[in-house]
Amino acid sequence: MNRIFDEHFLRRSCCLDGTWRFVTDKEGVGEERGYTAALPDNARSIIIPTVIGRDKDLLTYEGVCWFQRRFSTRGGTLRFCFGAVMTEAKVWLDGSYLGEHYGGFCEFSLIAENIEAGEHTLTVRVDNSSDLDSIPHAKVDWYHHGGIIRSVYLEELEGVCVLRCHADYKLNDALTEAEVSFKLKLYSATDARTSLTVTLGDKTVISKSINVEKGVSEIETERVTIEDIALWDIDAPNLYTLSVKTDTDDLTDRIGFRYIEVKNAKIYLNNREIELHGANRHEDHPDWGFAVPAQISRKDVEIFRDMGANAVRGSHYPQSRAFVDLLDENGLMFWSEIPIWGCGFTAEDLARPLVLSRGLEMLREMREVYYNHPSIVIWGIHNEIESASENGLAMTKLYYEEMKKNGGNRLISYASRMPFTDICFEYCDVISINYYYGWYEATMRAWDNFVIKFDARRKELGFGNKPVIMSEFGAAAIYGHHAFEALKWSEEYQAELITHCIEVFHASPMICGMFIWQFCDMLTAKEVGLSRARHYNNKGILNEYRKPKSAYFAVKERYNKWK
Ligand code: ADA
Repeated sequence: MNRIFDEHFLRRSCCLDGTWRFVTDKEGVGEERGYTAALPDNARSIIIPTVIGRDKDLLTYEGVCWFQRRFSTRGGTLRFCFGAVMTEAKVWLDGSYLGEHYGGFCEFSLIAENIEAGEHTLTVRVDNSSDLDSIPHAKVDWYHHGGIIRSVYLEELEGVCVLRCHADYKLNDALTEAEVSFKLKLYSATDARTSLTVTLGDKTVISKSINVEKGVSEIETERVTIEDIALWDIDAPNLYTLSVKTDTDDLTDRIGFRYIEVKNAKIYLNNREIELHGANRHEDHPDWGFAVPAQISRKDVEIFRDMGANAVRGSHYPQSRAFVDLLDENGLMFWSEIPIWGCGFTAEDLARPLVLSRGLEMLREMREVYYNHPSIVIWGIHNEIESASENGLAMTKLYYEEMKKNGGNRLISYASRMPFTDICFEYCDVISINYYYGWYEATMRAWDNFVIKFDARRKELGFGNKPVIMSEFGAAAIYGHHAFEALKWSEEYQAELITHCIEVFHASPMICGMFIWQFCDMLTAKEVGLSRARHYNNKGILNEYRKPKSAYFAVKERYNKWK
């Protein structure tokens, strides 16, 4: 289940989750041995969506593996929609190559034409191995599971089909009226003419006839004015059902009208100054890896609300659309980013052409797929790269300009771990800092001086007009480990440090947002995990099963008070 509502009422769509056949291929010989059409007899069964590390003996497996299943169809034009495949996917239909996709956390689809009615075989080669050009890099602070991690759908396309609809809008000054236009991505197997109807809520806003060219095409509709809009806001997350219909096909999505901007070094949502209170969430669970079921995402959202948070940072990659749908519904603002986790990359690596272009493509895809979600108020373009280097600067400029051009009404930021040497602050709307005083260095009291010193640097550089978000800070605590003296690794120490941080940040006029590192504990990868207790990043204010530590209650008290 990739969304929490039905996207189609006319289009025939069938979920291909469930039992597939599966085999690993460490030597990479599957293609020459014909796995593309039939897996060998020793293939085992596996239930998708899943990460392969959840299967017996495969926790540490890195490399190629194959997934295969049979399905039946009425034939014609078929579209295969993959919610996400980690990291590289190549797909075959009945042994014929269909297409491929790089990047583990975004949905993609492939179209096959003139398919006969009956039974067919779908094969997916999945590769989660990494090299110097991989995004994410081999060295990350999470578990780099491979697999088909979100649902797969088979759709039967007929006539003119709506693959995507982006709503672009401009609000009037009073935020009571929106001028909306719709960018449609259509598909048709032949040149055709069709009716086109767009409805928003219960109002038909566009109704006409259009000519569509064969293949995939894009059209933009005229602007229509919507009066008396109900804004999307954190305490009133009003959503509009957006429905697009042709003679033979349909697509349903949801949009919300809201306005985010930076003014006088502050962040404003719908003309009201706002401080973002949140935590960093990995989409991970000890029993599911990245294939977190929507029910657990829902529980996470309930915990964020209970905590009094108004924002979530999706560290460090695009999260499931079901989760973002829930954020839309619950009035939680979201920072969505791509998986460039910089500590793995040297400054030289940042200039590798494939790294640069892959990152750019991931940003474009994230924008394409998540465009309509009103909860997304920040696009994160990278995390903790060498941002004191010229290559870091070039990457930041390239990515910032790309997202600024066409990212919808959103702020652009990146998380810097180099507050005092960073040279890229020109290329963000909000300066965001990851820092760990009181954990990796100094004591928690160092934060008191940090806000003064960093404010001075920001102003010296001429960026006094840019608000600052503390995008990471925190300390590890082993769940259930208590101490009279607040020593490191105890719940008491973590609670004291986080309380100190958020109080200092809340009192600082420079700081407009804070994301605690992190929401819950999680398994981490070999390189980093070897020096971490339990092989986990234990900085969660909940443990990996979402049980609260003492810090959770300290945060809850303050975030609720500051609402
Ligand atoms: C970094 C990084 C996080 C996590 C954190 C930590 O800032 O962005 O992913 O690794 O440090 O726990 O040290």
